[in-house]
Formats: sequence, C-alpha cells, structure tokens
Amino acid sequence: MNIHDVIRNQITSHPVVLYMKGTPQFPQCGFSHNAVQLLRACGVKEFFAVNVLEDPAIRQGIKEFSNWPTIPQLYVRGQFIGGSDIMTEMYQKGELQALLKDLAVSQEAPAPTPSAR
Ligand SMILES: N[C@@H](CCC(=O)N[C@@H](CS)C(=O)NCC(=O)O)C(=O)O
Repeated sequence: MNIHDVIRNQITSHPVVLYMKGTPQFPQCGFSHNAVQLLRACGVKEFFAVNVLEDPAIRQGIKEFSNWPTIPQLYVRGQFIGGSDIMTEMYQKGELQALLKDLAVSQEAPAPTPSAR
C-alpha cells in the first residue's frame, strides 16, 4: 500500500479525520490547536487524529493528496474541508457546526448499559 492508499483508507474509515501536528491532548502548533478547539466547539469529542510529526511520509503525502500545502487538514466523511483558517471562517458562519452536527454525538462512546440486579 502506498502512502496515498494509507490516507485514502484513513479518511474513508473514520468520519472525522484531522491531520495535525502533535495530538489533540498536546497539539504542537497553534494552527493544529485551533483546529482541535473548533472540532470540540462543534461537539466532536472524539475524532481520528493523525500526528504528522511522527510520520514524514504522511506529512508530505497528505499535502500531495489534498493538493494543500499546510497542516492541519480536516477531512469529514472522506471529503477535504480545509485547514485552520477555513475551519475558523466556516465556524464563524455556522457552517462547520452544520457539517459536523450529525457526527457530534455519534462518535461519542455509548453510555454503559446499567447492569441488571
Ligand atoms: N493558514 C494555514 C496555517 C497552517 C500553517 O501555516 N501550517 C504550517 C506551519 S504549522 C505548515 O504546515 N507548514 C508545512 C509543514 O510544516 O510541513 C491554515 O489555515 O491551516
């Protein structure tokens, strides 16, 4: 599998994928931090995050795949949405919330079923 196949597999296996620097818990770039904050502000608590700093091939490959020169990069339902600036603009217009509306809850872990006693 080449790197573009790996990326294609990631974006089709997960409804929300963020290619970022660092992790959601410890972003290592202000733009990536902003992207994480915006996803959380839209109610998306869990998403598939790819730390490009851990994998130079992904870091380069995602730029080619999306034809977009920078990180972070957001994919929703397999579709490239944009980076931090585009996410911010969409959020300010309410578009990011609308895009992620159905995914905000569905990605949370289901509440544990109370055990019968
Ligand atoms: N305007 C960009 C800002 C992101 C940006 O400039 N990222 C830079 C610095 S973190 C980057 O990815 N540079 C290429 C690289 O580090 O591989 C956005 O909206 O996402």
